[in-house]
Amino acid sequence: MRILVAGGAGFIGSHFVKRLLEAGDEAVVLDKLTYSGNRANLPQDVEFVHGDIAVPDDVARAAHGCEAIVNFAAETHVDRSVLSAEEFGHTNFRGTQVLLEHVRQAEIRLVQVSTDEVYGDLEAGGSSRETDPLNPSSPYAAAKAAGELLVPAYVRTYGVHASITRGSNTYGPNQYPEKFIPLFVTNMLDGEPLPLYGDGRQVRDWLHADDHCAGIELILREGGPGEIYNVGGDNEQTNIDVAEKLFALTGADRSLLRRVDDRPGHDRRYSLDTSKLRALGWAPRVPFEEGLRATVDWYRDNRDWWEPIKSGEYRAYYEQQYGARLSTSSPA
Ligand code: NAD
Ligand code: TDX
Repeated sequence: MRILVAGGAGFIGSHFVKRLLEAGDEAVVLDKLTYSGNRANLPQDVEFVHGDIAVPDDVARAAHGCEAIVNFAAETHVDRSVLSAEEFGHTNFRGTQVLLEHVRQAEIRLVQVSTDEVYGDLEAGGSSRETDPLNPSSPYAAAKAAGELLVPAYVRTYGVHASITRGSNTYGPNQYPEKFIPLFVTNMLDGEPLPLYGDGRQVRDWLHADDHCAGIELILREGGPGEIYNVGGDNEQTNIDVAEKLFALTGADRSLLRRVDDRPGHDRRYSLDTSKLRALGWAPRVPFEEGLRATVDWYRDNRDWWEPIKSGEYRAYYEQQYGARLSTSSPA
């Protein structure tokens, strides 16, 4: 198959492109190269179109000759959406609509990559099923929910062939260091303070990027039109427990840990029921301890990937996000 991977220069999208190429498929990448998009995540010779999923001509140009689009392109960081939500509406909602218009006219397939965050907080227990109502808490999650709600509408109204994946917190190599695990690992390697939000007891279900991509690939090949699939790691961990595992792996000094003001609207817990995707034959394969060890090794061995990021645009973002919080923080 020839497949357009939108957002393929980002973290999960680039793992997916490499997976498709290994399977013998053809991949074309459409990516706007925002702050989190990075050409260095991809093989040099991959077909690459620099463009915006919210611009119909860019999509038509990139999707020429493709049988399917898998959409990873998004503004993805909750904390940035709290600072400013402008771009989140543009890409996560408007961009998804432009892709749906394209697949409708070209009569090709779409897989919309969404997130467990659309379900909102599950503090009370239990796990989210695909039929549960959407209850997003952050501007990021609301924009993702708005984008994915267009999918069943286009399936029902125009008969397009489109499926939705709702993945849980993903980790692995090449993740932009604004997210929890790569932020903590790279700060540990540099001896920088580690900003733990609130009481650090929030729960996330961690999934390795390879397992997330295997789930999306299966849905691309076998998913039904209008169907939604949870992709979760069955691996719920508190943030403080993840931090402790990272201390053990990096050998960093525990005094770096700082308790800082919580994220506004912070969801306490996410949890996914993955029985629907498991019934298609998928299961997460990478044990957390092993995946985390390999991820820490990757960041230790690939400073040339993350040091330029941390000294660029990231510095100003980091100061805005953490400057005041860290100056009034307490040891955790
Ligand atoms: P990322 O921020 O690393 O990558 C996003 C990519 O999209 C970047 O390459 C960026 O340049 C590109 N992009 C942004 N706006 C664009 C636009 N308008 N047009 C074209 N390209 C654009 O994100 P990620 O963590 O790899 O997430 C990929 C997808 O998976 C997102 O849709 C996200 O919502 C979803 N997801 C992520 C996680 C996670 O834990 N990282 C979990 C579940 C779902
Ligand atoms: O500095 C930090 N300190 C901290 O305590 C950061 C960046 C995060 N945290 C906490 C907040 C969360 O409880 O760690 C947890 C994970 O935070 P993020 O890495 O920002 O992920 P999260 O907000 O859970 O969202 C992620 O998973 C779902 C991705 O960023 C989304 O793109 C995806 O949809």
